[in-house]
Amino acid sequence: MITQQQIDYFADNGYLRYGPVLDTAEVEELRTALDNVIAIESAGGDDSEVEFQFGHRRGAPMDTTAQEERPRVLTQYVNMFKREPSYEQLLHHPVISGVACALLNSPRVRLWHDQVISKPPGDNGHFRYHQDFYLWPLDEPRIVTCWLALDDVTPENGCMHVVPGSHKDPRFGLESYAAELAARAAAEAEGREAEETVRQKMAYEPAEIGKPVELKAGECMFHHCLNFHATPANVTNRQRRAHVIIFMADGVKVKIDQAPNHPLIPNFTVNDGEKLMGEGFPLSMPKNGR
Ligand SMILES: O=C(O)CCC(=O)C(=O)O
Repeated sequence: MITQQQIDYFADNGYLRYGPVLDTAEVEELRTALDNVIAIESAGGDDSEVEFQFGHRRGAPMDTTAQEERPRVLTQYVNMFKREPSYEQLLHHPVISGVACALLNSPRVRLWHDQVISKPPGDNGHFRYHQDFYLWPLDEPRIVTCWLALDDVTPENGCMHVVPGSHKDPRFGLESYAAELAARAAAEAEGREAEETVRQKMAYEPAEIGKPVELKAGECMFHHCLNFHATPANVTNRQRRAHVIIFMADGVKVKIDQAPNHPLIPNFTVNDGEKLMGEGFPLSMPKNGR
């Protein structure tokens, strides 16, 4: 499933181009299930879970080009696992979750959330360099993302680009981030602009400074939550859909002040400082042969 060499590569580089995990029929099943969710959302949406409303337009066909609607950098459907069984099964896929356990050096992994992220032709843009961890209300960066291509992806249609090794660059680590927040707070208190850090300036860099990770539909890559990554605009007339599954090492705790407005906070059934668990954050339980 995974070699020591691959684990070491991930530890050094903060990402791993893993390769094939699903066959054509499985990818087709996921695309059909996504079409179903898009149809529901285009017809006004499903509000049974608070997070279903985020990341996409509702009540309008996704291929609309209405003048008043600004293009999005990407389109998201959060927590697909709650909506479609084929996505729920992926959380327990023995290879996907086995690799996540190996990369996090954890006997068990728990879902933080999953989502489909797409860049439909004509309605997408450059998703700028960022580190996921600081966008989440979680206390430690023992978190890995599986990015699974549902279409063949290349730089032309917005494949993932990564900055190898950025997850362990001290300029982008937790101590530097805490110093950045402190400097920002001090500047605010004094009524002046804080100086931008090297970390913040990464958002201006074009995707091309990183390494493109090209994949075929059904193949996946993994990236560490502190690794800088970006996706350029899809300038083709092809789809670029991906299923993103974010796994935490079991034991990661809630830290609300890191991202107090995160849309999943209303689903928390544990308090700040406690281990994140509960219905919305299932353990991955691989079964033989899925
Ligand atoms: O799929 C994309 O375009 C961006 C995905 C991303 O930023 C992520 O997986 O963290």
